[in-house]
Amino acid sequence: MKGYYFITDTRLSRAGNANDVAQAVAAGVRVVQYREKEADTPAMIEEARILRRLCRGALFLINDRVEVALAVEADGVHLGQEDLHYSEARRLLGPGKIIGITVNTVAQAIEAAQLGADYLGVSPIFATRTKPDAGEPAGLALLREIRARVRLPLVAIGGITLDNAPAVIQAGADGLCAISAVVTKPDVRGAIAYFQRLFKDGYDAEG
Ligand code: TZP
Ligand code: MG
Repeated sequence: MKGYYFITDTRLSRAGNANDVAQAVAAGVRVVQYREKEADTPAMIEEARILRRLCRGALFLINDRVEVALAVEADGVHLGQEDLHYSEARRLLGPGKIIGITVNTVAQAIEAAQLGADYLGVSPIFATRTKPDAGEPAGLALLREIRARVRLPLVAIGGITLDNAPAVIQAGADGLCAISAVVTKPDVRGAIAYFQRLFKDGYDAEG
């Protein structure tokens, strides 16, 4: 979960999810999350199959919809606090799949870690118009606090831009996701590359 973490957004995308995922994979992202709030299950499965095939070398996760993840043999799911409970999702997916959980408080982070989540999405860090129901901005202080209490990889999301991303990494994020700052741009791959450069030292250290 280190580095830039890509999430699709059908409404904000200029050239469509398939184009965006292809660009993200070309940029070298390690994680792609298919997040679709409006399509029905068959339509989601159809698109997920296409996106899954594009994810060579990148993990492919599905937001919310465990049945879609099962149908396309995705690498895992990302669940919010209102989605299927971790233990149900784990039972359905089995031990080998990745389950990420969104947290907005230290208590939620500790609980998700105890349940067995593979990584946490700390959200929203800053105010965002992309997800109007994301809740109160957690801020960098909460990110630091969660970092101090939980050893799991932390992916920061919500209102992240190239300007504030260095502070987010400094506060302890292993990975970060910026949706509007990437998929609204004419050059998605180039926009991602700017975020990836912020992690360059880490990439070098890992080889
Ligand atoms: N979950 C929490 S905030 C958010 C999601 C999916 C939206 C992030 O979008 P942006 O445009 O990077 O603020
Ligand atoms: Mg959700």
